[in-house]
Amino acid sequence: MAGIPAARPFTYRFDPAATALIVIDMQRDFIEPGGFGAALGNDVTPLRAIVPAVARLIDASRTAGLAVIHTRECHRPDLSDCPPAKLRRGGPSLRIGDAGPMGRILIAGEPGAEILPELAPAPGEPVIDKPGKGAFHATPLAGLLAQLGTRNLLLAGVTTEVCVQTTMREANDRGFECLLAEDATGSYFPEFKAATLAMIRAQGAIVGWTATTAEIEEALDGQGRA
Ligand code: TIU
Repeated sequence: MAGIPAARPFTYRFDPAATALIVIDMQRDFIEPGGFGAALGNDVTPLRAIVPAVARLIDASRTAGLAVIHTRECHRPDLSDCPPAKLRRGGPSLRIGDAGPMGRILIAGEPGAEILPELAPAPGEPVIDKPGKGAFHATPLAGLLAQLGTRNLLLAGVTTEVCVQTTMREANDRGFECLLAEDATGSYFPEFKAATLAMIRAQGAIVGWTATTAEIEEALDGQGRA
């Protein structure tokens, strides 16, 4: 059993063999100019800033033998998995499926839907394509985690209050003990990120725990060589 005594609001305990890291939507469409995030009117700079921390977390998880799972928010080219209600949201300039500088926005197979090259999944690591904000909705994630025997989830990625928080709440309701890496998650809105971290760990970890990448690294250090 490993533990993060400095986690908030109190010690987070996990068995590395039953723990997976889920890296949420570190895609060009959210992090690079000209993608979906920018089309919604956002400054993408705060998201780019978390890339080194996410890379460290992936490295430490791989070394410790944790399962590493990546997700991508994207849709089929015919948009049959995109509810009209989702399609109608956002700025009118560029919408899901429209052609942008990185190909069609949030469409599977287009350059913008790809994960940043510096965070590329290793061979054999699962990549879950998801049509919703939560990674459990309409995906094989629950079955995969059951197959792996996962009980604990470490979460990282973007954006903190949209896809990351939705996934963490879905996971919490399914009985997983979840911890969000504070500096390996990012939002276009710093105040939303701060509020999300606070609400997750409030009321005795009502949704889960938070800790820094350094604190997680310290807990994982040596686990893979045990
Ligand atoms: N807009 C926004 O903050 N996020 C998303 O649309 N998707 C994810 O968070 N991945």
